[in-house]
Amino acid sequence: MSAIFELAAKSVLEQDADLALEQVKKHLDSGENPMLLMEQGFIPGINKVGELFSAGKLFLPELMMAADVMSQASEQLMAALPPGSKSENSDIIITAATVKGDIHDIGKGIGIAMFRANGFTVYDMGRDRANEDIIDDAVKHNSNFIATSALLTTTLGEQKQLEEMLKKAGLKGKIKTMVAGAPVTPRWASRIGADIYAENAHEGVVGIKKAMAAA
Ligand code: B12
Repeated sequence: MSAIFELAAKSVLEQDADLALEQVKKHLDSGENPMLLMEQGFIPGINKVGELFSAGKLFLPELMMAADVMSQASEQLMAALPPGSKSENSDIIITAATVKGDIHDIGKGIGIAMFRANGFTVYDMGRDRANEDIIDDAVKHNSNFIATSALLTTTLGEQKQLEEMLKKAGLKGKIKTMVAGAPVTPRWASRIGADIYAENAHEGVVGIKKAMAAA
């Protein structure tokens, strides 16, 4: 692992925003792809924080500070992604949200940044959003896709309920669904009838393009 990736991971583990932003600057100055530092440095760092938290070796205030460092780094890195071409792909419309009861939004932010970098039009509804509101937004904007993120085992069920609500409203198939988030698996996606599973932001982009090509 290169030194800059190691320092990025360390900055999250040690909740050191200055160290994190220093790595962001160095990485961007070197002209490397912003996603690389995210995937090889910051994400492994926050995953380690999650492990320590679940093992009881790190507590909620530290988890919150680590998340804050991660958010600051993520915001700067994602802002540096080259903007997508306006004409290409802008008719691909996506409504995105973190499901109700869930305030985890770092992964969603990365997914959305990658969508926008590919020229897709994204309506970001934020976090802790009810399925009714997500569907209303998608209908209002004529969205082709609804992408939801869920990070808690207790909020995963919202993604299942969304499928049921779309079916009831006669919208299933017209608006395709993408499910993502650390506890989400391909098995879960297929069990609830979601159209696309995105393990990470890159896969999300690939999944949207494939679904558009097949339509
Ligand atoms: C950071 C964090 C927090 C932060 C969130 C800050 C924020 N603004 O998001 C804070 C401190 C607020 C928090 C709170 C809590 N958390 Co928390 N948190 C985490 C942690 C450490 C990292 C999550 C993260 O951001 N990962 C980095 C991102 C990049 O990864 P990601 O979200 O998975 O996203 C990637 C993919 O999944 C995918 N993706 C995700 N979404 C989307 C969307 C789209 C459109 C696309 C294309 C792709 C995509 O692409 C991303 C990039 O590759 C995880 C541990 C973990 N390893 O997941 C625990 C974790 C999720 N939290 C946990 C818990 C228990 C909590 C709390 C209940 C703690 C408490 N006692 O209060 C609260 C819940 C609050 C709530 N109601 O939501 C548990 C959940 C356990 C479970 N089985 O449900 C975990 C797993 C920690 C643990 N091991 O115990 N947390």
